[in-house]
Amino acid sequence: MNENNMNVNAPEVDYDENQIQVLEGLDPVRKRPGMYIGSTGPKGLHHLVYEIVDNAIDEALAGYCSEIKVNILPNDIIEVSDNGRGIPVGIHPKEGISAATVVYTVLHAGGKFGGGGYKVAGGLHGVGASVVNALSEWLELTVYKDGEIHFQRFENGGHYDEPMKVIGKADGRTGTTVKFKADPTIFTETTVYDYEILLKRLREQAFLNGGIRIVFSDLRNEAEPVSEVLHYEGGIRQFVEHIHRVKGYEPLSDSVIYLSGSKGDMTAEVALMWNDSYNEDVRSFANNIHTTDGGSHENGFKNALTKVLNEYGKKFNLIKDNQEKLIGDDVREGLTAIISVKLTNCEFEGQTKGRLGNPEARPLVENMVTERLMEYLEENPNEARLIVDKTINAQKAREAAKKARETARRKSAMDSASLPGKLTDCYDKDTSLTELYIVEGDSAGGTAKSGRNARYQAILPLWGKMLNVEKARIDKVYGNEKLMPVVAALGTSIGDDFNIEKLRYGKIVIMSDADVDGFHIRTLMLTFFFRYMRELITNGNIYIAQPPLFKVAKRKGKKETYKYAFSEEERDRYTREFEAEGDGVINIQRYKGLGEMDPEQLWETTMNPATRIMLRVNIEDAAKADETFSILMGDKVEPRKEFIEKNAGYVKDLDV
Ligand code: 0RA
Repeated sequence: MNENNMNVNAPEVDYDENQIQVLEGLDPVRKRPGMYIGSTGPKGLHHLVYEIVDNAIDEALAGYCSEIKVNILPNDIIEVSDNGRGIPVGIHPKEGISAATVVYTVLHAGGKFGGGGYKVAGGLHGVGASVVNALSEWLELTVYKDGEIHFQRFENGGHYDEPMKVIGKADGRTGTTVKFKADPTIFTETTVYDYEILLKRLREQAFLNGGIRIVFSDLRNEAEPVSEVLHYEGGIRQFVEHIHRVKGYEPLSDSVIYLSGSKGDMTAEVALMWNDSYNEDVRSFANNIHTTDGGSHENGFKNALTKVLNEYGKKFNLIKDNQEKLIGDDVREGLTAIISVKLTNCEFEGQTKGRLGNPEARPLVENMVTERLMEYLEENPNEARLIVDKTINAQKAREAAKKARETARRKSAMDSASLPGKLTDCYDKDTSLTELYIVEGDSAGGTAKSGRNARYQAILPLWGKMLNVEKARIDKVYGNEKLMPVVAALGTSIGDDFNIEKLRYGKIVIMSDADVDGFHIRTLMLTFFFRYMRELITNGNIYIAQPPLFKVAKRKGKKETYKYAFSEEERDRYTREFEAEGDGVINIQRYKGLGEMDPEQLWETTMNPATRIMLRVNIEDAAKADETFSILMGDKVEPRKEFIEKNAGYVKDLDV
C-alpha cells in the first residue's frame, strides 16, 4: 500500500492484509494497461465506459433492470446508473470484505459470486469493473439495496481507506451507480470523451438487446445539455432500418426479414434487407461484441444465403438450368444484414480478436437461416421475386465487369510501361522510401513537382469532376479518367485482383486544400481505397498531408522570423508570442490553397519527412469517409441535409 493513500485519522487496525492483497491485485493493470484495455489512447478511454455499461446490460438481460442511465458530467466524469438489484454488498466469505468491493478491486472477480445468473458480457476484452477502477483517478460506487444506500470511494487506481458503508435509506429504490474519472496519468493523450463514439456504441447495444432502455446524456456544457433515449423494441430489425436511413438507401421491400433460432443455450438472430445501393453491409456480433473480421457465425450466414437464393431461384424457374449459379458477391450486393449470436463461451481469434472462433456457431446460424429463409421466401413470393431478380442483375453486372477488366488488362499489356501521363515519377524503386503524392489540381501539382525530392517522391495531380462511385459499379471504375491513373500509378490493380506485392510506393499521401473541394477529394479517395484497395488502409500505407493554414511572420528592419500555424488557435498563439517579444511588424498570411505556397514552402511545411506532419489513415477513418460519401452522393436529400447541418462549419458551401 502506498503512503499517500493512508488515512491519518483511521485506526491502525483498518490497515489490514485484505487491502494489501487487493492493491497488489490491481497493480498489473496500471503497469500494463494496454494488456487489459487494448490501448491508453481514445479507444481505451471509451472502453472504460463500455465495461461499466456492459455490467448494467447484463443485469437488464437477466430481467431485473429496466433502465440504464449514462451521463457524461462536466470535467469528463462518467456516471452509469441502473435500477437493477444492486451489486451484492454482503461480506464475501473468502475475502472477508464486501462482495462489491471484491468486484471492484480483484481482477476477474466478475461472476465468481452471486450464483449462476450473473456473467460478465464484457467489451472487446471483457475485463470487468476492477480494471476500470484500476485506471481511474477516483471511482465512487453507490448501491441501493435492501432499503439502504451503500457507498464506497476508491482513489488512485482502486485504493481505499474505508470499506463499503451504509450512508442512508434507499426508500424503496434499488440499483447500482458508478461514477468515475479516468486517470490522466494513464490516459496521457486525452481524457475527453467523444459523444458520437459513445452514442454509436450505446445505440448499437440498444439495438442488439431490443427492449433495453438507455438514456444517454452529455451534461458537460451546462448551458446546452444533450440527451438521447435509446430504446428499440424491434431490436436488430430497427438496426437495419437505422443503417438504411442514415445512409439514405431506398429499401427493396417494405419490411426487414427477421430470422431467429436457438440450440441448447445458444441463440442466433439475423435481420436483413436489400436496398438500391451496390454496397454490402453485413455486420456480425457475438455476445454483443462486434466481430469486425466475421468468423464462424458470419460464414454460416453467408453460405446459407447463397444456397437458399440459388435453390429458390431454381425451384421457381427464375434461374434457368443452363444459367450460372449466383455467387456470394451477387446475393450480397446492396444487402444490409445484422447477425447476432449469444453463446456461453465466446472465443475471439485473430490479431485484433475480431473474429469468432467457436465452430458450433456456424451450423447454428447456417441451419437456422437455410430453413427459415426458405420458408419466408415461399410465404412471400412477390418479395422473393424482387430479391432474386436483383441478385441476377448483380450477377450480370459482375460478368460485364469481368469483361471490362479483361479488356482493360489487355489494353495496358499492349502499351507496356503504361504509367499515367500526368504522373511525375521518382527515381528510386525501393518502397521503404517511395511516396506518391496525390495532389488536388494542376497548379498545386506543379508546385509539388518543383518542391519535391525527386529521388523518392512522385506526384500525381488529380483534376476534373468527382466520380460517383456510390452509384457506379466496379466496372465503371475501369476506364474512369480520375481513378484509373491512381490505379495505374500504384500498380496493385483493384478488387479481387488487388496485389499489394506490386505496390510501387510505400506511402500514398493525399494532399488537398482545407476547403470543400479538398474535403470532397479526400472523401472520394478514402472511399475508393476503402472499397477497392482496403489492404492499403489496414497495411497503413495511406496518409493525409497537413499543409499549414497560416504563416505568421515578424519583420524587424531587414530581419524576418516566421512560424507556420496549422490551426487558428496556433495562429493566435504565435501572434501573441511575437507581440510579447516587443517591436517589429507582424504579418499573417492565410493560405487559401496549396497553390499559394511556393515550392520551398511546400517542401518545408508539408513534404519534408524531417519537418512535416502527416495523418496516417486507419480503417475507422476510411469507414467514416465511406459513410460520408454515401450520404453526399446518394439520392436522398434528408440525410444529406442532416449531415451538412451537423458538419456545418466544414461543408457550409455545399450545394444541397
Ligand atoms: C450478481 C448478483 C446480483 C446482482 C448483480 C450481480 C448485479 C451486478 C451489477 C453490475 C452493475 N449493475 C449490477 N446490478 C446487479 C443479485 C444479488 C441479489 O439478488 O441480491
